[in-house]
Amino acid sequence: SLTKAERTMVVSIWGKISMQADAVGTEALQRLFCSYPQTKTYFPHFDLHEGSPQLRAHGSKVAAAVGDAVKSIDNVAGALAKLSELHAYILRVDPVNFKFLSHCLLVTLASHLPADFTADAHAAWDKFLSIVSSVLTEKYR
Ligand code: ZNH
Repeated sequence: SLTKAERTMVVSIWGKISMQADAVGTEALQRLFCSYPQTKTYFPHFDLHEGSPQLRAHGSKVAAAVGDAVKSIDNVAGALAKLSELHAYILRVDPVNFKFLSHCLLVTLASHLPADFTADAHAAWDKFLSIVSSVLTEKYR
């Protein structure tokens, strides 16, 4: 789990970006589909072109879920319980893809907050996103 210092860093970075959370979520998805095109197979029903309404709607949902996890940083599993079931039982996303999306979220945060995204902040966010990912994949069989 996260140390107190790591939690503080995660919360502080999110505080600086939360006004642009939708844009961050959408950009992370754009990077995901661009760098890891195989991930597009989970969204055959979406128009994935840059700036499409579906991409932006999904980007804001993903960002909102990350924001919920930040708000409940001491109980990420509780905050994301419903999403965990959705990903495990219904969507059945291969867990490897969570690493790709987490990476794209890190790059997006870094590019939006170049001064704040220090090596320590990067490490804290990396750890936080791997906790989020394990919560979303822990119900897999
Ligand atoms: Zn996911 C969905 C989040 C990852 C795929 N997602 C979703 C949602 C959310 C999320 C919030 C919505 C839900 C409702 O509506 O209810 N995710 C998330 C997060 C993460 C994720 C936070 C991490 C971090 N996903 C993921 C991945 C993938 C996915 C990696 C693949 C690639 N998702 C998905 C899908 C869906 C979702 C497919 C469905 C969509 C529609 O709408 O259809």
